[in-house]
Amino acid sequence: MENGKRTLILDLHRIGALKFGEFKLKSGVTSPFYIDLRSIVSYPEIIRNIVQLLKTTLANKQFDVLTGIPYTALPLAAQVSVELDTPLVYQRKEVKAYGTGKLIEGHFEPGQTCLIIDDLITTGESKFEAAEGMERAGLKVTDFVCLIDRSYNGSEILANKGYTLTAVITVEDMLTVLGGEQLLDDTLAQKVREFVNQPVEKPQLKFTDRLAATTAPLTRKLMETILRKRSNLVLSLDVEDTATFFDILDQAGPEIFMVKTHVDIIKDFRGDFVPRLKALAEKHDFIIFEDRKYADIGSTVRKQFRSGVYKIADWAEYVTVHMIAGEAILDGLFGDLERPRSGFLLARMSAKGNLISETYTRQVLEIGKRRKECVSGYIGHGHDVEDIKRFRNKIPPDQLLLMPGVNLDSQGDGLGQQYLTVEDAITGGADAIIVGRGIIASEDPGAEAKRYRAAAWKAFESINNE
Ligand code: S5P
Repeated sequence: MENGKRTLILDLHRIGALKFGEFKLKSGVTSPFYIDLRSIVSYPEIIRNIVQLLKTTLANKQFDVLTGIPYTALPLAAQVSVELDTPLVYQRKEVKAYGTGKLIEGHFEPGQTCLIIDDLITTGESKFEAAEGMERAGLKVTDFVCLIDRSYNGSEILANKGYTLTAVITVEDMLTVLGGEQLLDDTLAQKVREFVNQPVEKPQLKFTDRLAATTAPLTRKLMETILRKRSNLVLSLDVEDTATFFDILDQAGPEIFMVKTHVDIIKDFRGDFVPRLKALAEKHDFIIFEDRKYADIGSTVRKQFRSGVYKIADWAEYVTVHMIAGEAILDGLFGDLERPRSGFLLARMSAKGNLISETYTRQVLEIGKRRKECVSGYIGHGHDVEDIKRFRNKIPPDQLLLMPGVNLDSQGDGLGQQYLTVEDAITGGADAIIVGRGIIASEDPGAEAKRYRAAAWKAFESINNE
């Protein structure tokens, strides 16, 4: 191994940036080692060595500008930029509310290639956000270089999205050097090796254990209904007249645990609609969920939810909410209500070309996690099973993921809808599927609902009863 790498490993160990023992990670997982490179900026001799190592690693890569992911990697990238005489750009953590409102600082031309430097790779997750920001600004991203690869399959995860990852040092390098210097005993080294060689996926809790850990009453109600009814199917009943609505609902009612309405689609809505809906919900034991997708300021959504022709708050226990207007929308909707109500936040959408970004999704989840008393979960989607799993891993076990855009026989509708299969949706981690036209456009909606229910429940059981 190159001398510079050996020195770096020994230096990082000396300053306490590499630690071995037992550490509880943010994800709840216990790790036999811990790496924190934030303090290296205070050691100029270490930085000098890192910059030389990075220069060597970058030698045969093609790029026009480079960047470092804040905070730790940004000062490193700045030094490398000077050494290589290559321009630096960087991404702001938050877009400024004043001034230019730019997300990327520095000068670049659209179409140029940007190489991204980071300190560590664990799951690969934060890399996508960095790449997304650069790509949205018109830069091309092909390569990531990180100082330490501590991941199980980080390069594979990045490769799936078309990126190449090169690491300066690996965990195995660290074990070799520190073991050789008697700074790490064999047993601990072996533990570290085993830890790194297993997938980082969090162990998925079974649904019943998740229910036991859930305190929000309206989230518990959903989970209990799913288990009692042995159905994780939501019917999306987007039809335009009352007669068809109740006809299909009566047929599909025994198969579903929840009906999702778009009440404003109904053209002959009258005063008896809500009592009839409630009566069928009682008859077949399902829940009522209005997909109103509120998106305005708190004071307006409050009126939209409680007043108007539909008085949705009177009859829909759950509603969908866009978080574009910020957290106060939740206070507007769910504050000072006579009856308890809860929301599902749109975290990702199935519509082709939708404007939701990885950053937006993360921010929606952050708000949702803080507001479990009135957020039962999220509406989400994904490209494939792996993508859904990555997304699901970010959702707390005591909140639900509902997935629309699911169809057993079709891949799209010609209007931008993108369909996943039932199995991919549930295996990826959706707790329930939302199905509309797959059921309502068929000749026998009752039989189709039965078919979707069976497929979704089979996948649900295979995950939760192994
Ligand atoms: O991203 C989304 C979010 C939702 S709530 N994509 C969706 O399709 N939906 C809703 O799910 C949509 O409004 C519609 O009511 C339903 C899907 O209907 P289908 O007929 O395509 O199954």
